[in-house]
Amino acid sequence: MKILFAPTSPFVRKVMVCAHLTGQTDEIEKLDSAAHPVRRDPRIAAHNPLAKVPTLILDNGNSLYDSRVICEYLADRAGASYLFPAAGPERWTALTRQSLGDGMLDAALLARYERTARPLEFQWDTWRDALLNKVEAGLDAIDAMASELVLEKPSIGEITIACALGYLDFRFPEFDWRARHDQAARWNDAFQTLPALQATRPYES
Ligand SMILES: N[C@@H](CCC(=O)N[C@@H](CS)C(=O)NCC(=O)O)C(=O)O
Repeated sequence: MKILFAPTSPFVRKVMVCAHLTGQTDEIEKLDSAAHPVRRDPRIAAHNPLAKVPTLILDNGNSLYDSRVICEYLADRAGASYLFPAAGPERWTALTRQSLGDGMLDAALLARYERTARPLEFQWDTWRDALLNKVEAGLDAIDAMASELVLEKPSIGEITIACALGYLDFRFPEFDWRARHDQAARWNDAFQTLPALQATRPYES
């Protein structure tokens, strides 16, 4: 398999964490890419009309996207049912936590694009503030559920939340989310020490 990869992308990180936890990293070749909301990367667009990463290219040439689908594919391939529990309350909790983390990431990424991709004359602070309000409300929810978040045999819910918190540390250090969310910070600090999280820490290439 091949993945259109970016070391800064929290959505790619979700996939790579799942690959590490299930022992599949050696089966995934990383391909360079430069996803951007305005400048489409033809290397990605050839496999995904949305031109976003992550995109996984299977050995038969078919592609899978987005991170939700790829993570579930890898879990299924490895028989790692703890990542995506079978239908029932645990599954809905895990998927809702995944949606929470993904939604926070969508908002944070748009807030970043507002500054890095949009020309200065088109930037609107009210819009960016509203996006960061979503992130803050998500952090409140994570703080409130922190005692339920596990460190061993995590579901896609914990993995996505950890990728979201890691992205805030990486791209929004001035947001200082830890100052207002000590329960979430305590769980996250422990979770980020897991080998799969250490191996996938974001970096600028
Ligand atoms: N829902 C997608 C989101 C993926 C996403 O937004 N990726 C970013 C990079 S972190 C991207 O490709 N941005 C390019 C664009 O917005 O066109 C997923 O879960 O994979």
